[in-house]
Amino acid sequence: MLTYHWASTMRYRLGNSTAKSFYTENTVFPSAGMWGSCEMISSHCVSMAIGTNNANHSDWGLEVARMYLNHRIDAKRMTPSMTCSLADWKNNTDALFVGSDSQAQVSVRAAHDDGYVYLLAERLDDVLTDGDECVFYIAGDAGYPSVSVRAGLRSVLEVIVNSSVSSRTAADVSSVKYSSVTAAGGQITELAIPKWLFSCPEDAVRVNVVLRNNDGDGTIEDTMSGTSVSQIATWKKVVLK
Ligand SMILES: [Ca+2]
Repeated sequence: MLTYHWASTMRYRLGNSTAKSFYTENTVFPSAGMWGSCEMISSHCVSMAIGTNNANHSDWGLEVARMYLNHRIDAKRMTPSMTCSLADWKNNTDALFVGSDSQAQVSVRAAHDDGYVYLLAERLDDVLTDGDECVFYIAGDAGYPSVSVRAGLRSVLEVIVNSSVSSRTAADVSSVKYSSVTAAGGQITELAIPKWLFSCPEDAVRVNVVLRNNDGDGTIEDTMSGTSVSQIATWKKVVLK
């Protein structure tokens, strides 16, 4: 990542894997500022900060943003205990992130073993209600069949298997395992999705996440920028290690 100031605005460009070319310029803080800084938090997360002041230079402030990079992540081979234990996932920290349209946000990690793909969703949400949901989409890298799992705060609400495996039975789709716990500032959910349910390939899957936040006054739906639920090719690639 290349960061710089131009016209009093902090800007950044993401580089390619060899850092020899850089993509489109972006800005984090629309207001003018100075002394911008950027610090890596993890392989997919950076913090950025900028100093700001008013026209008279008498009222200094600090703007801080935490930014998550959504691109290909790795799903390590492991079998979590399905108790929402973060200790199970301590060496598996790649994550996808959703959370720009409301105060709620969710990061999603993935793992797999011979039988299942596991998803760990850590939801930060100041107001947990019965309307709070996430929908997790998964498919093979080549496309259909796909599975969507709509999960609430206490249970799986709906599992849909699309396309060529419409013959899946209710018992088949109920084979998705679910676990959740209320955690500080939100909730943790763990899912185990049988690989046979969507004919999981050996090398990689595609994942998308829709976050539905309800704080008692309507639902706001959010997903990863650049993705479309109806286009599997836009879902984020998750490599099965
Ligand atoms: Ca909520």
